[in-house]
Amino acid sequence: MDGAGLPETRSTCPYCGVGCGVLLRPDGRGGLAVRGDPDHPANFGRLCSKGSALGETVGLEGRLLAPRVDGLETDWDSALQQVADRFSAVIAEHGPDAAAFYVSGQLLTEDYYVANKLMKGFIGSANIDTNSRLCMASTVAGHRRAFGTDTVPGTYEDLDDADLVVLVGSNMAWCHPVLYQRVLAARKARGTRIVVVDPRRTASCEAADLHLPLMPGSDVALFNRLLTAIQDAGAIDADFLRHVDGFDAAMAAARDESGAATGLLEADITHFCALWIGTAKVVTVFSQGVNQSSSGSDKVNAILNCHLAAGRIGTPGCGPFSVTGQPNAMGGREVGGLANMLACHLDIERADHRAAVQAFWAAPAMPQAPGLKAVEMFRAVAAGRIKALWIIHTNPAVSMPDADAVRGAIARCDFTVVSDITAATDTARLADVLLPATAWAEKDGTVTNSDRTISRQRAVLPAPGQARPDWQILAQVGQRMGWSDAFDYESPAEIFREHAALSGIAAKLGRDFDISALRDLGDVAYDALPPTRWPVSDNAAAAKGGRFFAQGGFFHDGGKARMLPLHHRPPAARTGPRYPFRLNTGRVRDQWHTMTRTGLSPRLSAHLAEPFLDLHPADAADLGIGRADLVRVTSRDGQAILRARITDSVARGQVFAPMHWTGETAPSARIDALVAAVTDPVSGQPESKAAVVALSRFPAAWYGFAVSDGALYPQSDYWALARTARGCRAELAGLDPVDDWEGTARALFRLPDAEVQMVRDEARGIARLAFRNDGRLRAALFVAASPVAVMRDYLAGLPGSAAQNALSGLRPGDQPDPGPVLCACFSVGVNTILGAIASDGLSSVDSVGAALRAGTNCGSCRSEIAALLAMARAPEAAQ
Ligand SMILES: Nc1nc2c(c(=O)[nH]1)N[C@H]1C(S)=C(S)[C@@H](COP(=O)(O)OP(=O)(O)OC[C@H]3O[C@@H](n4cnc5c(=O)[nH]c(N)nc54)[C@H](O)[C@@H]3O)O[C@H]1N2
Ligand SMILES: Nc1nc2c(c(=O)[nH]1)N[C@H]1C(S)=C(S)[C@@H](COP(=O)(O)OP(=O)(O)OC[C@H]3O[C@@H](n4cnc5c(=O)[nH]c(N)nc54)[C@H](O)[C@@H]3O)O[C@H]1N2
Ligand code: SF4
Ligand SMILES: [Mo]
Repeated sequence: MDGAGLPETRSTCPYCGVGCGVLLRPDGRGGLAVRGDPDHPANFGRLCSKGSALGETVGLEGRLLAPRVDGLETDWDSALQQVADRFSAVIAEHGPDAAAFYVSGQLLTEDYYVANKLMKGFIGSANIDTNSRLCMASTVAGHRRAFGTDTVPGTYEDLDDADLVVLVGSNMAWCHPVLYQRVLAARKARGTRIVVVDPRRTASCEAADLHLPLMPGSDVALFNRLLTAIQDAGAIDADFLRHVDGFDAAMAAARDESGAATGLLEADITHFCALWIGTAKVVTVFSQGVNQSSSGSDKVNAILNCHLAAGRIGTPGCGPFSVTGQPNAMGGREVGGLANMLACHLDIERADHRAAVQAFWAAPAMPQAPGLKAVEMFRAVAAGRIKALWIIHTNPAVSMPDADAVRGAIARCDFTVVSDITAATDTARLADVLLPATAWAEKDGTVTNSDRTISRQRAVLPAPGQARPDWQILAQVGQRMGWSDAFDYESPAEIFREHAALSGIAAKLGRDFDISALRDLGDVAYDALPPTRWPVSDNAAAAKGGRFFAQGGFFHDGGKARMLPLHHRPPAARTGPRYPFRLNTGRVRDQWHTMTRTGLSPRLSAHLAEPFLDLHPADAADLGIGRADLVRVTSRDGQAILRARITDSVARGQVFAPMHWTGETAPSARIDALVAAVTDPVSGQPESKAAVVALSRFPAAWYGFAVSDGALYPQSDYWALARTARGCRAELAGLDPVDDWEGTARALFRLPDAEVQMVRDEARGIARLAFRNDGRLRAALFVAASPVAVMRDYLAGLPGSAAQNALSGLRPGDQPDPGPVLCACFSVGVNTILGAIASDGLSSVDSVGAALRAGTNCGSCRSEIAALLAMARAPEAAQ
């Protein structure tokens, strides 16, 4: 308590699917203090680095505050009328399928429900798809094939109770950090073992007992081997098999499997199988390494096959567990936001399901078949078949595969509407109409996390400018398109009640999703709704503890689950002489997707301030790529320039790059420009982790590093921006030599008149410039012929100060350079930690915490501290 006296409000973190509860206290000046909610069942008070830094991201800088039509600010009336008229005209002329919505797993359930109702029930097309297609579609398909519905059987408590947690294609330490902390707490308390199945050695491997660096895409081969091993060990649960169809065919297919495709040592496979089979309480967690694959649905079913065969599902401490990425990935699935789903887990292919929803909505038109999935949808936009497109809460010009083509398609679409909180995104820049949405801390509604717990998001800040909640914008367009009664919503609570009532109808049709007990929730009760795990009804299908399937009760006709016969298929693109490297992509600890929010936080931007490519030392040597060189990465679809990080955390022939950088932050690092739009045939989910690429050293004539107290306006062949506490920093590089460094720097900083101080060594290609006003350092640029060696984190703190010695690029005197920030909460650098390990003989993560506080708040950096300790113990192994 800081004595401000303003009450705290309970809400939910807007980032990952862990769905942590937060306590928010506005400071009355637009700022927000954030702490973990000790009573929320997802996090019990814990937050990760991103959640802890939420207060740094709520400022209004960069916010879109008024509707814009063709780039010009306008009022809501004109903007909404324009959207309604253009959509109506397109539908009248070309039919409902010429319209499409592309939405997001970050929408609140109420927003999402209205979007789905408008498209499927009233426009009469199923052309609504979501970025969850890039995220959870393979899991949805896998669950439906095995269980008959998209049901997550287990709960977070299973992670506390498990004796073995297997992370398959999940870098939980960075992407679901608070769940990872729960697993580590269980490990400490009761020795839970951890296995990581990932081609890459990730931060999640630091605490693992076993890391299986399988070949990309070979998960089906591994889990087929596990399935046969379960039988060979006599661990089949014959009793549970009463609830399961397809055992023999699945086993026969698995028997064909040698496991060779995994590239793993036979001993490691055997060890893994023995651990899994020998540990009754096992949770197999899976995420994007499984889903984002051309065999993603099969990978999911290969995992489910094993849990079904061994009867390890639905009881405490065991089961397959899909951890969801976005905060409301689950809510989106519940409302039927995917093009091949109907509301409340009903099936669009079933006439009785369609009729039930149509009657409930009193809808004029219902689509008879699934709509276009994301990749097909943007192809239809490119082909001109979709003529009116509304993109809400997602940034497809960056995050879709073949992103340059998607950007081009959106740019050429007859009519594009984008709802966002900022105009500065690659997608928003292409909009004909740009609509200002209220952001997380300004809006009310619900989200559902990975373990089916529905939590409230509550508005604590006023809506800035003209911003409106997404549900309201959608409903107002629906009304203006002529459906005034159907979209006559007064509040999110009203929408929630309608959704809950529909779920009761779905449950009667044999679906799992049932929150019908909440159908009459009053406004006050909705406002006060505590975290609530579904199902919530008098006759719900779930058993005690909120788990599904311990006693069978699956949702296929006949109540049985299905095991599937599966065969390993390699990734769609093959490496070869032209494209010899396999490109894996994913996330870093402190950034959220396209960085429109986390990128505003200096603390979060300090962890990894630049886009990078991880490549193996032997590959780097073969290619003549040195430490901190830039690498040009090319694929059939596009190219990128990234900073080399030479590391044996990736195998030979494989490279890894983060997905976060955009045209706004590093235009040559839009990684999805390289990724082909290949999809899983069942789920339609793109293969985001297995493109094939060629690499070469980027032949930069010069490299630069810049800091400033304000924005930067780079023009060079390569640049990457990051926020600092004082302004911005940038990495720069160019192919052509520059003569006029002063002119170039003045343009970069837009400081035409500031006083300049410059040192130059033309022979060595060095230039260093500092700009001052009234003795105060405004900006500095450091140029060299090779990657610039200066103390970046120190320099980033100088703009605005009276520092005189900036041009040395070094900290004055003998003060040590703290190095890149590892602990974002207490801003502790790598060098500081390594120094303390060496000088104080520290040997554990806890002792580093005791000495420096690093790792003692959110804990997200603890696995990296462990890696530094390991490196200090065996320095020769680190390089
Ligand atoms: N910090 C942070 N956290 C986030 C997000 C974020 O942007 N930033 N986004 C959220 C969202 S929406 C999502 S979907 C989740 C994603 O969470 P994760 O799925 O954990 O994250 P990724 O880094 O995309 O991928 C996970 C791992 O899959 C591995 N992988 C690649 N190919 C294969 C393969 O063939 N087999 C196996 N077994 N593994 C493979 C990669 O090496 C990578 O380490 O994170 C959520 N949390
Ligand atoms: N290569 C590769 N590509 C990937 C992935 C990968 O692992 N590798 N992962 C995929 C996955 S799993 C995902 S989930 C996607 C994520 O990709 P995107 O969904 O495209 O990324 P975000 O940055 O989360 O986009 C959210 C947008 O919504 C805006 N916004 C924020 N709050 C609000 C609000 O309240 N209302 C509205 N209307 N807008 C708001 C933000 O400013 C931002 O522009 O990327 C996918 N793409
Ligand atoms: S783990 Fe971190 S990002 Fe995910 S919900 Fe919790 S605080 Fe937010
Ligand atoms: Mo995701």
